[in-house]
Amino acid sequence: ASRFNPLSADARWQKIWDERETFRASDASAKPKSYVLEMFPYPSGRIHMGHVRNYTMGDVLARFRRMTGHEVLHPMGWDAFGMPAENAAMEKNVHPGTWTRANIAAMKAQLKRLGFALDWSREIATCEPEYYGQEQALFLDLYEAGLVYRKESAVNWDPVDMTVLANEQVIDGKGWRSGAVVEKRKLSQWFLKITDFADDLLNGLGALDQWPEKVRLMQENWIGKSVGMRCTFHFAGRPGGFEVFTTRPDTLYGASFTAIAADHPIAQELAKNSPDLQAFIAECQQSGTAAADIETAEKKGFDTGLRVQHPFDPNWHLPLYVANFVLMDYGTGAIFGCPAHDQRDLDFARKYGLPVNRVVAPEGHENEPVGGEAYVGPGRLVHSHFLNGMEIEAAKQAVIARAQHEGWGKGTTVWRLRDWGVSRQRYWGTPIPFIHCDDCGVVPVPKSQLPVKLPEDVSFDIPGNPLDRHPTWKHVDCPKCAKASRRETDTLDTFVDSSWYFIRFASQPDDKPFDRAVAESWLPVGQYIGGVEHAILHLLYARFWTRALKKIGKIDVAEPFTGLFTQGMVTHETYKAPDGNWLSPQEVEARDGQIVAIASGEPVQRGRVEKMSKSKKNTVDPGPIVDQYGADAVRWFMLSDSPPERDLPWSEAGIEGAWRFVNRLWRLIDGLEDAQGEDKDLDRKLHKTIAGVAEDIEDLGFNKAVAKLYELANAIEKAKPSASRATAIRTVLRLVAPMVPHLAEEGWARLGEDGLVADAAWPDVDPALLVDDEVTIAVQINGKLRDTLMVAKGTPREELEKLALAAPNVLRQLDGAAPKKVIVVPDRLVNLVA
Ligand code: ANZ
Ligand code: ZN
Repeated sequence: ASRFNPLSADARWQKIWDERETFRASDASAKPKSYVLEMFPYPSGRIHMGHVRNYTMGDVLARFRRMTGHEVLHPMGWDAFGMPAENAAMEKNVHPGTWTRANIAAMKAQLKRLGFALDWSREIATCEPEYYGQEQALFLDLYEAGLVYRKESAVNWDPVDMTVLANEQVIDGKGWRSGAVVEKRKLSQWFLKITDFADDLLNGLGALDQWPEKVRLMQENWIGKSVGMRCTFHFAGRPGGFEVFTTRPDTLYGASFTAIAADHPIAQELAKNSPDLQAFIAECQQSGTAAADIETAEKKGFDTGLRVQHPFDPNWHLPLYVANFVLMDYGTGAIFGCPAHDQRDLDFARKYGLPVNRVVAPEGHENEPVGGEAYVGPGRLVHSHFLNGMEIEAAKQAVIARAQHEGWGKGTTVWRLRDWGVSRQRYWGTPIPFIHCDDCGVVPVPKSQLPVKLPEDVSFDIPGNPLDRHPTWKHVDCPKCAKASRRETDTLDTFVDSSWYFIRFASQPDDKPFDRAVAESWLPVGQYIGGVEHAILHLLYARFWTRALKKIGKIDVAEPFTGLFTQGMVTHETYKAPDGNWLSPQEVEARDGQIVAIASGEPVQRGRVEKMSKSKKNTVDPGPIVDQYGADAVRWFMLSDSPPERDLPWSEAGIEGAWRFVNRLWRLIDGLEDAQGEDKDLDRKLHKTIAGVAEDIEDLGFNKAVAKLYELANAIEKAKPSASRATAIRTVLRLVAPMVPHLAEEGWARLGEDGLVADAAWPDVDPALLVDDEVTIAVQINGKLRDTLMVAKGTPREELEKLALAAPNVLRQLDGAAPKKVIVVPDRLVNLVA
């Protein structure tokens, strides 16, 4: 008997797959095409367990699809621009490119070590000019089509470091390095017109039935379509007024105040003569503008002293406040408040002693006062004159109709979605291919001059954008008039890089971003797998780019990813020392029923099982684990213990169990004896497993597939030598090949099979063996179930009748009498009419 040595087997088969380019996808193939993609990693330095889990799932599907006759595209690349590289440059004094490329090399070796069936010939690193130059070309195309524009927009400005900060560099309103209070500054920045596609992005969600419901809902909320009315409120006793946006025009008779945002022009104007208002506005601008902050922050307002006329009655006056919960960049930046039916308005009204007038009520509650909770449920209009008795929807329509008729308002739709600001004042990103000329304005770089390459010689010793202070890079001549001009020094948000990489994987010619026909032959991605943290922005941006490219005639694909799967995280236990520091699981042990720090002997607290993270010191580096147990055991463990959408707790016992199973499989193969004779039970078990595992893999139910394979292995181990058993062992190799491909290749060779198991076909299922040989026959008397019989399938009528008449319950019921009539339905039932 031989032992399975994963270390030598892994290396041997990985080399062979590489040399033979086994997983290279052929554009020209006549087979049906299948595109399996996992979200490409950021090259942070090392592969972590989350990557291993994600890529193992994709790999099993990709390998399975190959075995079922598909031409599979399963590529890999690197989302290689971004801030960590600049941070490393600042901290370690290493060029972002050097750092990034070294990380890519290290991580690529790690991925190869896991034996993933990837087409490395299509590898992409977004930081290379071959990629970002094509991105610049597409950006120019979108500009031509009017989908790119510039406008003033606020950035986070660190007044000490004199630099623009990314949102993640602002911590509690302060700069991450300087600790200075961050200011908002207006800069002219680049935007992509995603709002042009808001409707289509929303409607398209309906067809994505292979996406998790929760992800579709998150996208829907992000796009945030609100149907309502815009209407004008006029000042009482002076000219002028403002527009509000409401989704509840039906509640207009319940209005008790109006409010505008702190940065509303009217507030700004009034503040000129009011130091108190100035102070209030300053206070509002300090607190966070995130939706969550606004929900929870105390509602505050400043009474401007101005009064406005109610649209239904010029003699009905409402106060105008400046309020901290009204946002300038939503709707019109102004509202009317109806405290009875909006919680924010209610909190506000209670604080400032404003009336709370119910105008919607479920039947029987018309005069019930509203307490601490706004009523947002269904009902009919009350205390609302011409609206009384109407349902909410009808009342909305009636108010809009009247407003339109009288000319003070109209029905409208507003969106939460904003155009996508893609300017970043950073070095390590795609240069935005434009030139600023004093005479010609903003001039696109001619395509013949692409790529606009990043300069290599940059310094990070002081904060700010190195492109801005580079001595020569930005000084160029205007492409139109040749006058000395300046290059744009903003680079693109890295989300742009990941918005089209899946198209470039499908087709990557040298002279253009992609070849349309080739790209269309692979797209859409049939199965996309990644983390739920990308459920909103990345997916929305990729869906937008696909639509934008379609609009400009570059590609005709409706949705980039028809199937989406978001996998759970890999978790591990956490431990906290009394001083608040986290300890890794290796730094603690159990002593006398307590968990103590090995070094100090001090007791530590067992924390929760949480997502692996460096900050909690609960990561397990896959590298050494793969070296110890081999790639297959790690892959098997990643698939086996939890449903793929759920968290997977890492455990030593788990990986050891996987390792033992790999060895059991090997012993089965190694001990194969060719023998005679049939074992029908094992045949059936085998064919049910072939069908079941195929179905599970298609559904990404990997843990279920694994469970079935365990069962089959048990059955084979228990079975006596027979021709059936030998066949089962030969077949099981192909069934486990997607999961433990190295062992499968090794076994395939050991058994003298032809070629590679990676190229083998998925075993055929014999449908006859999926059906049980025995059937249960219902025995009825006068249509009532009295007994059951287990008989061989196809038992003849006469035999069934005889067996039924001899059944114990039937004998008792009939009590010697002969039935009047006997109805037999073979394989189903016998009915005796007494
Ligand atoms: C009056 C009203 C009465 C409202 C009522 C709601 C309930 P969504 O669904 O998110 O679109 N609103 C409008 N613009 C706002 C802004 N710039 N900042 C803060 N709040 C704003 O929310 C629309 C509702 O939020 C609008 O409908 C408005 O309040 C408020 F019983 O108008 B409503
Ligand atoms: Zn010019």
